[in-house]
Amino acid sequence: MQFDLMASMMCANYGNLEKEVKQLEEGGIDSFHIDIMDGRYVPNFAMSLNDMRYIAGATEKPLDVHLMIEHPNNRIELFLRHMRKGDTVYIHPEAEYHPSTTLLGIIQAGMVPGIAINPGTSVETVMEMLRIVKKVLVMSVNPGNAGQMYLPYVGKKITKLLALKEDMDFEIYWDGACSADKILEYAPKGVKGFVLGTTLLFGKTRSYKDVLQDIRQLKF
Ligand code: S6P
Ligand code: MG
Repeated sequence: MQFDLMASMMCANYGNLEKEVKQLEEGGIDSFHIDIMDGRYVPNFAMSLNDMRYIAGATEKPLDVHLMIEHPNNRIELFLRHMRKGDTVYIHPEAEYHPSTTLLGIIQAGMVPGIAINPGTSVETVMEMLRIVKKVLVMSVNPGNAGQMYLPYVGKKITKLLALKEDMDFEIYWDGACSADKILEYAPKGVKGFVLGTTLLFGKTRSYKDVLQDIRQLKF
């Protein structure tokens, strides 16, 4: 079964970030998920602009930039200028007065536009934006931290989005507490990709290559 795997780089070992990037590449990761936080929209800081720039320079793989910042449009240019065309930018619609304007700017810069939907945000609230974006990042934990518990009520929202995705032309991605059983359940239903953090990929005794190989060989 075809699905994308993204590495949540806020969970990586910053003592040797270049080695982490290389080992994830060797393991066959599809893209690097960059969690940018401002300490206001979410109660954490995690990664920032320089972390993203460093990773962008260390790999040819696409970036998947998840902006958890207030009013991203005010500073989005700082990020866009260090990205390559075709990289993805997710914004949180609640963090912006005019999210559709911000999404237009992302498109005009040559990036793939996405929205991230918090567990407490309904599909109905973001319905019009589903027509603009190419990717929807469904948060299955509250944004801000790695290593949280999966919130089961998010499953119903994914079912709703799956029913809309063909007609509205977007793909669905999973972010938060992603385990093998979630991939087994949701990849066949049509979820296109999964962000891997501490639950499945980082901080294990096995190599990234071994872990990623096991995921690719899951029996559906
Ligand atoms: C959370 C962030 C995510 C996490 C990822 C961690 O705010 O957007 O990308 O880093 O979910 O994965 P895990 O398996 O530790 O929950
Ligand atoms: Mg994220």
